Amino acid sequence: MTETTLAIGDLEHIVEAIMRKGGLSPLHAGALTRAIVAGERDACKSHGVYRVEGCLRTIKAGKVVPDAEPELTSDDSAIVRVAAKGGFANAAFELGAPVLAEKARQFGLAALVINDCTHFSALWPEIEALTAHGLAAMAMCPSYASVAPSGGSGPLLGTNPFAFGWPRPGRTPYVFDFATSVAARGEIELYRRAGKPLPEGWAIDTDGKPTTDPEAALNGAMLPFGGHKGSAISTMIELLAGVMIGDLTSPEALEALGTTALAPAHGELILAFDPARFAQGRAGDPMARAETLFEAMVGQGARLPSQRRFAAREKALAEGIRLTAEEMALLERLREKGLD
Ligand code: NDP
Ligand code: PYC
Repeated sequence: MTETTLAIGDLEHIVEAIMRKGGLSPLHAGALTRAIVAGERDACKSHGVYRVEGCLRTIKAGKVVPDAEPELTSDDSAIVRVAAKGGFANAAFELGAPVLAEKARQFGLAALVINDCTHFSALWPEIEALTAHGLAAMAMCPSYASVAPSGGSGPLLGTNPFAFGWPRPGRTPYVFDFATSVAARGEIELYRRAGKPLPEGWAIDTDGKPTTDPEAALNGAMLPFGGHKGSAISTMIELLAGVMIGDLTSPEALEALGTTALAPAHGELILAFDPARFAQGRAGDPMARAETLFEAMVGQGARLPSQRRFAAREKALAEGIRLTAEEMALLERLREKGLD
């Protein structure tokens, strides 16, 4: 298949122009572009340029406020809140992250609560923004009901992503970021578009029977990773990043939106930790001790999460981002004509 190679800045330019044409304010167009192009750059196809059309559809359907001005509130506690006011989460995070980092330094740990946001993106860009401050971090959010709880028969939980990062001075951080379903919903959609069957064990159909048909999976339910373990972690995310922060759970988000074809709206919870403040000099430098652990893992032949992504990033920074003819045609159509 013919491919086009674009410099990262050129792809940013195209995506930002599409987002502006789609009606997003400069604040949101910039923040979405950074997230989407970072996904494509790091070979995370399920949250790369394929998401552009979904964002535009969500804007066109009036399900996101395209010019929302996120508002930050901070008191003398370790919790900082950003009201996204119905806008995309990305700009809300960018507003809250520096204050979160400052509070984590002050208190040892701090939380950023984002309320009332539309969320479509990967969480690792947010985690990396915090590890860059020398902080450990966790991020999580519900989605919309599309995953059956372990032992259940239909969609209830979201694909609820969970991400963690640990800073590694002078090196790329340790970061993992995954859906708590066997795969992200975006991944199922990519299988559908490619006309390929899903691996066994990813999904059930509307009758609750195992299926490898992506269409049947999208209409039925995905399965949590690791059976009851993933199901429990996903439920924890519903509780902490839905119920606890006064925002929607995945079934509520689906009810509010009425479809899984658009990006869901709910809240997000991000936690940041200052490892040195926790260790208080006990047992040596936590950064050095973490390195000992990572080296032992790699020494056994294991790869650290995000290493594939960082390698893809290095290649894209050196050589540009490769897009298929189909992807280029879609971007060009959206840039010229917008959504049909
Ligand atoms: P993957 O299964 O592709 O990857 C999950 C993580 O595991 C990555 O950090 C990956 O690192 C790492 N990993 C994969 N293989 C190995 C291995 N062999 N050894 C060590 N580490 C490994 O992710 P998902 O499909 O579950 O999720 C993809 C994205 O979808 C995530 O970024 C998530 O945030 C996003 N998402 C967003 C949602 C939302 O509502 N906003 C909902 C659901 C998902 P590497 O990248 O280097 O391979
Ligand atoms: O890929 O599961 C997913 C997803 C849902 C919402 C945004 N991404």
